[in-house]
Amino acid sequence: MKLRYSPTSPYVRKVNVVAIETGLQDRIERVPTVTADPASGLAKDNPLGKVPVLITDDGMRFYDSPVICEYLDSLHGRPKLIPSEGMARWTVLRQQALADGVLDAAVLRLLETRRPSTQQSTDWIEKQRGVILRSLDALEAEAKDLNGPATMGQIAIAVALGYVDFRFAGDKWRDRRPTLAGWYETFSQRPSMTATVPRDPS
Ligand SMILES: N[C@@H](CCC(=O)N[C@@H](CS)C(=O)NCC(=O)O)C(=O)O
Repeated sequence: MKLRYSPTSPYVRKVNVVAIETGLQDRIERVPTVTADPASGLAKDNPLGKVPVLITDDGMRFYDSPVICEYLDSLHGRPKLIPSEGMARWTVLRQQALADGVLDAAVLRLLETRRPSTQQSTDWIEKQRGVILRSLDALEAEAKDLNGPATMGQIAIAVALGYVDFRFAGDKWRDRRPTLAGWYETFSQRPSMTATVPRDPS
């Protein structure tokens, strides 16, 4: 399998964490991809022009990250990250949707701050910041239940918190969310998390 990636994409990090947790990382060849470069050929693999894209050995193209993660989870014999049925499944999928929504808001906020200052919308930046903080409040309310073996929901939440730390450390989200902070402190020490910490390319 091949994985199109860019180094700081949190959606790619989610896939990489899943690959490590499921023991599949050595079966994935990494293809660095500059999303803005038409010569990368990305649009042929994903018309949305986004990473991650997983290209299977028989030529299937999978996106976006929830689909890739569920596909990888179907390929291994370890305990599943996504329960196959029942309320446990819907809870994990909802948690992933919430965490991915935090990523979406964080990326929108980051991109806005990178526009020329005269073109930036403070309202837009504040709206996305509000989405992030409100979602982290919701996660704080359910953090006491984030226990037991790793799930796709937990991975997505941890990756989202890691991305907020990476891009918006000034938000100090831990200050009013002690249960979530305590859970993250432990979860972020998993080898899959420490091996995938985002860093700006130097
Ligand atoms: N919902 C998608 C989001 C993927 C996404 O937004 N990727 C960003 C990188 S962080 C991207 O490729 N952006 C390029 C673009 O939008 O042109 C997923 O979960 O995979």
